[in-house]
Amino acid sequence: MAETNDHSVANGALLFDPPSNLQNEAHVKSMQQYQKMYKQSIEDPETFWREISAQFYWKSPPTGKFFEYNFDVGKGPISIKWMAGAKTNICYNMLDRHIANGLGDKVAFYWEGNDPNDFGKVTYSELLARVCKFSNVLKNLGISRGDRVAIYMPMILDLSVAMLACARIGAIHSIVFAGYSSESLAERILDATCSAIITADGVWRGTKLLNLKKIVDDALKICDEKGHRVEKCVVVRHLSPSDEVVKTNVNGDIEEEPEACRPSRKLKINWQAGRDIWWHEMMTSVSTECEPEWMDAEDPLFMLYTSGSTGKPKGVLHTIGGYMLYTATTFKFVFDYQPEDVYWCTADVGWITGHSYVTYGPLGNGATGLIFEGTPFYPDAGRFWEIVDKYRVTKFYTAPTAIRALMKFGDDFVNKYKRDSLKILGTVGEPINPEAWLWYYRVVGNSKCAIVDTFWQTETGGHVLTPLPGATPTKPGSATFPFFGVIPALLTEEGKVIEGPGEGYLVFKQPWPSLMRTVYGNQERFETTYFKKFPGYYCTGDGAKRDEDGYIWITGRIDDMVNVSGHLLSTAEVESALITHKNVAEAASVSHPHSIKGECIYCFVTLKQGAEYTNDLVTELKNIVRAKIGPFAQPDFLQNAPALPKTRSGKIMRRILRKIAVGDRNLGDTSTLADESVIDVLFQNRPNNA
Ligand code: 6R9
Repeated sequence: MAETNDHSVANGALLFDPPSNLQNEAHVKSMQQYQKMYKQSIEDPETFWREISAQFYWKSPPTGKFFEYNFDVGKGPISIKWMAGAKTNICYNMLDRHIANGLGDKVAFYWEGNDPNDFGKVTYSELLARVCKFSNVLKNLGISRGDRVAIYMPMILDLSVAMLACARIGAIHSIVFAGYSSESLAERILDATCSAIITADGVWRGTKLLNLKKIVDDALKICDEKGHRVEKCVVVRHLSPSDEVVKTNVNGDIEEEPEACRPSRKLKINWQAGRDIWWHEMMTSVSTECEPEWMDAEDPLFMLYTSGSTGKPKGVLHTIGGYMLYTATTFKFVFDYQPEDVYWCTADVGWITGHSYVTYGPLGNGATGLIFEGTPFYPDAGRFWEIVDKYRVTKFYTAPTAIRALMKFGDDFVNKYKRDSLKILGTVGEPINPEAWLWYYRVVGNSKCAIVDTFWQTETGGHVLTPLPGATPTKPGSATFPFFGVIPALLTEEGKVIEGPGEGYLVFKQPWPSLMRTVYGNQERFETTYFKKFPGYYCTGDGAKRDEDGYIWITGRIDDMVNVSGHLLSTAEVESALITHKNVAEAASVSHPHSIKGECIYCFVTLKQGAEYTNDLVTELKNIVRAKIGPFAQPDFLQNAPALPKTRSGKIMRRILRKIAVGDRNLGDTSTLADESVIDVLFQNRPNNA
């Protein structure tokens, strides 16, 4: 394939100019324009964001300063406030505002089920009616402003309805990815003291049927045992035929109920009278109108739990006004939003990417999005591209792990489909290796699409380092430059700023509107985790380097976090699961490279005296991690460790364990080891497949 717009640059890296057809229509058409806007955004953030805020509906303006913050622990509590005192409602801004502007009949979401014959759609007006009805359901259940509502749902339209209904009545949603175990779910419900949970009976993922209600039942039992009663559990009947949702094809024709994906009676659902309520039963008797609750811009919108290095998940708290502004603005510029777009982000709404770029960012712009319930491999590895053609998707956003997995199936699965509607391809979740970037660009995008490698975190709310598709020449593997309002810096261990090329800790100097406000219920942990190490900066926990051209390259986590398929897990979390086994005395886990997942988990386990290390034990240990955290956290490798390498003060030396895990005898300085003889034993005990 001829490539007209890539050429080698002095430092040997490839450089790709923005596709010229895209550049002509883009909101930002050149680096000069980007630089000019960027300069204004950091020199006068107030004016920059005030202008953007004017596109949204506010019941009343801010009562104090537009923007205020303290990033310095030495000067008092860390605080970040945007537009405090202003009154708005984010659900109103996502739906009613667009309908008032004539977008009522525009498709808000296409829905594509796990089974290719199972699909539907919802317009902005229909979505508003459903959201209002469910808002009234929530109110009837006694839920009001400030209450926390847990959501544990598959990727169905009712998930968006549930989130937006919470936002409409001022309740705070806490979505837990429906792949977490009942224990993980319980831990999150307890931390947020949620008074209700919304779930579904079950869901098909590929050929697997998951009983979500059972996981919720088990979680609620744990909550009960710990003294917290979740009063209400609303259940969507997703597997059984439902008269609520009429499935139609893209043209609006009613399709037959596909038999294959509706074997409801196979699933046994337990029902606790008084607590459990069918969604569709509650929805029949409520009005399609519901006045939004007018909230303060700084009121909480949601919390979303992310792994912490201590092992206990942190409830990252986002507030309404700033999050709304920033997700809509990044969506507009990074995906160069145009009204006729069909946009598809494959992330599950249970992760931050699904919050910001399936739900709030696209709806904030009145865009048409797509929600996909299934997996990239079902019925076969061409599913993504089949969907792209079916809906003529223009902007597509996925994770490097999915790209790498699909790459392994070969180009034929891609080439079978036209993909000629695609204009922009995005990636998020972990560093993308240049090989996967180039495959995405050349094979999926036919060398015609812009690639946007977006770096951000649950904590940042939206993209912070990213190319702009019509402006930024890209280098495979680099997230390039900061978004508007974001000031990155690289610091040395001592906190010295690295100017020009170099490598260090990636930090940010001042808040943009959607930076997290606190860790729910734990301000101290918020300050210690993100602000103590380098006073005056928000610390990402990632390392990065800057090249001669000023491009930023993320090098990965610098804390004890493992990024498995784009999902952060703490090694401590895995270790505490392992040591609950009766035969385990001690455990240490580290990150190990993996060709598809990016990273995977490698565990060293020290057994109690007399216990035997067997294949059965390995299976039991893997299952414990699956049960305690979730299937996606299952370790790929386990090994017997009669002893662990420790410093004289008793600290496990993970740096050395990481080397052993990959079989690298180049251990560097081992002088602080208390007992060097453990090393040889550990090398001998490596599993054959590692
Ligand atoms: C959005 C999301 C955050 C961590 C982050 C970093 C890694 C995300 C990346 C990336 C390199 C990218 N990460 N995007 N690393 N390039 N484009 O993934 O949030 O789940 O909180 O993970 O993911 O290590 O610190 P979250």
